[in-house]
Amino acid sequence: MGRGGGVGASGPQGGGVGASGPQGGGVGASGPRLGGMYGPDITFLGVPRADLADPGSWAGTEVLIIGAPFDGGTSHRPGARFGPQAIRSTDYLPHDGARPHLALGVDPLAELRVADAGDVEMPSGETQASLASLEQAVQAACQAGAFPVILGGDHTITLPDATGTARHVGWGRLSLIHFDAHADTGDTQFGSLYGHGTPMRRLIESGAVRGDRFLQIGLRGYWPEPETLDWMAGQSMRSFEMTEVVTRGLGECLSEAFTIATDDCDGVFLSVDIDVVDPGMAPGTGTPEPGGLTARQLLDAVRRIAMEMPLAGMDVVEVSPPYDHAEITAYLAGRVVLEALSGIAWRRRREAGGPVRQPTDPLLANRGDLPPHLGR
Ligand SMILES: [Mn+2]
Repeated sequence: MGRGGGVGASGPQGGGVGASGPQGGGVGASGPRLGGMYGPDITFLGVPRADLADPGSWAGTEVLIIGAPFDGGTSHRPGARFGPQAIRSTDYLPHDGARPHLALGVDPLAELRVADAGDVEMPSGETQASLASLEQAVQAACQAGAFPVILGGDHTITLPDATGTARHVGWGRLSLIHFDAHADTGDTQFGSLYGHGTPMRRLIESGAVRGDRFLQIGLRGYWPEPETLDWMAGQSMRSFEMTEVVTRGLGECLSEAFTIATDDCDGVFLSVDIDVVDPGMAPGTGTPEPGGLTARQLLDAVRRIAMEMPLAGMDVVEVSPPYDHAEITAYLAGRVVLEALSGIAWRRRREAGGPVRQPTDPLLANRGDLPPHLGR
């Protein structure tokens, strides 16, 4: 089981927009925009709204924000269903649809046409129907030329996120860079094929993502067990445990991951489980594992990935606001999205031949050398 295509679809040609959600209000239904499934209908930092059921409402959109308020796959502490709203709304600056990035000199929300499609209807307990609705939404975004940014939700959602993206990019032509404390390669979870501990195995089994183009960064702790590690090795996955990251340095591990990710593939999906970061800097999550990356490391890594990799889609998962403190985790997740979009905007500007600044350039113009009396 678990082979032969993504959730609720029969294979690479299956799926497609048009099925209704379990309540008839999901993707492709004729009902109005669902908006925020848990909370007010706001958009990510004030970007324009879109309605998945009305493709005309997001024609020409380059980046489509999609909420996936699903935590029915959590094995321990729930609450990630409230993640999309927290990520959309947590910011100390105005929700004005503008965010000029200091280090890159781009404003991703102004330079890219970004819209927010609201939440996909994903009722807890209707796992396969919920995942199918999300997969259709992601595939529709890709096929319309929009870069999907999915706000989770627990990590179960990466199965439909990467599957929907692979249906557009090409089956087995999508590599995956996966930040996480956990491998999420379990065979089953409580006897089910679907849960936040199994999506990466399902993706490899279906062929949507090749095992040898699957890059995991930040693993640590006490799971999975040796049998699962053997399975991962048999798939030729490349997993960087935290000790390797610390010993070699994150930059070197990323460079190696980039070489693999871009070999004989046509796009890269980025999946960020916020628990890759140490619980001291990301407490609001369901399965915290001490000893992770710093927030700074994650943001720099995501920025570099977006600047250097041909990204085809991304998700940010496992933000659980009920366990958050002072919105620390929600802030970080929102910044992960902005770093990625800023990197994409920077890459586009460079490819168009426009002027780009390097993150290491001095912030202010006209900064000369130190005057002689201050020189060394
Ligand atoms: Mn995970």
